[in-house]
Amino acid sequence: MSLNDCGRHNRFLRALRRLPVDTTPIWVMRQAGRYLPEYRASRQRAGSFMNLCRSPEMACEVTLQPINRFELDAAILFSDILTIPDAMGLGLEFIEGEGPRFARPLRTLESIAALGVPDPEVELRYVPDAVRLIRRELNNRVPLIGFAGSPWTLACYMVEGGPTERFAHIKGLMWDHPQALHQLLDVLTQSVKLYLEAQIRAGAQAVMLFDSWGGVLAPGDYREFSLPNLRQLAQSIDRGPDQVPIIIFSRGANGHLEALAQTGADALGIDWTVSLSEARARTGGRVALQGNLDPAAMYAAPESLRLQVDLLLRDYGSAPGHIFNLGHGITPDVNPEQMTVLVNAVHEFGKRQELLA
Ligand code: 1CP
Repeated sequence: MSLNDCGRHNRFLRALRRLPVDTTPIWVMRQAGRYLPEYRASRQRAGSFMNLCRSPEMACEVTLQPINRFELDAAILFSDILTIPDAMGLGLEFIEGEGPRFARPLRTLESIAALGVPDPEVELRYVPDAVRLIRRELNNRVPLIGFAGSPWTLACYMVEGGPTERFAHIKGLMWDHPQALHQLLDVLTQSVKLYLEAQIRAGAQAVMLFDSWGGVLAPGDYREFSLPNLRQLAQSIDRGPDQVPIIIFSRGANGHLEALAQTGADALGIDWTVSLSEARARTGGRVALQGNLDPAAMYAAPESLRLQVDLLLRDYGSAPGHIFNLGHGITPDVNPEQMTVLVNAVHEFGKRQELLA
């Protein structure tokens, strides 16, 4: 498929490469998820969230649900960032209404030293299998995004054992045993690299690193414990013959946009606490930007939501290299009709001549 023509099937890949597009492409974090009744039905049928992820057929079905319902410009693999720690033997469970839990969180230096790098074609084989099946079923309607968690974000879940607000264990490790944390981050960096390369070989057309907890680090700690591993990944991943683009989303890390734009990533995910015009000025046109509507705008009246889209597109301006997204995942109680309003508004306002480069 050539990148030269500009329809729905490659608007997203063109924008990632900062090429002109016919209108602004949009996809939404967590676009396959609990706000969709068809997702809730599939999850019920699967029995558990991990059953959905481990079955390539079910993962494919759920990945396609939002693509079939809305005019979105990219699909994202249905899976989770915690598949890697699960494959490392930590015993992952998703408790309904509570989120992920590890049966065996990392609480000793010995348990960190004992970790191995999972083979993505063996322990995580269900992921490249799902990617291959989804590519076949998508049949080039829209590109497919693969993804992984950042080493720092995975380490947070592995040491805490689940979601946390205080980060007491992981930061205790950071201050008391920084070398052990570096050792953990190194094993995770190698694991994420192999995992994303397996997704790329299987057909992922862009890959995204979710550094969801980058923003909980003080600036010096971020530069030591998150940024270097992101940079190493952006620079060492074998992107294959099509030079698959890499997107980094380091949530809450807006103080580091300049540094993130120099990692070698093609695009940065932007949360809603910084304006796109500021993000663009600070990244110097070096990367595409993906974002960044406040996810709570999905609760506003349709006309208010449309106005927010209009303002956001005007704020980004006329340069190429914008992919519309929410600043974080869509929340479970959003009315799916609002997604239609959002997608139509982006495509309608994104077409304006004065916005097209
Ligand atoms: O059915 C359910 O109850 C499960 C809800 C759910 C879903 C739909 C979880 C549990 N994960 C997912 C899918 C998922 N997770 C995708 C699929 C593709 C899509 O976007 O449509 C992706 C990309 C993720 C990535 C993910 N998982 C992140 C990074 C993005 C982010 O939100 O910052 C994180 C932090 C996770 C961990 C996780 N998995 C699930 C939950 C509820 C959480 C967050 C736990 C917490 O609050 O810390």
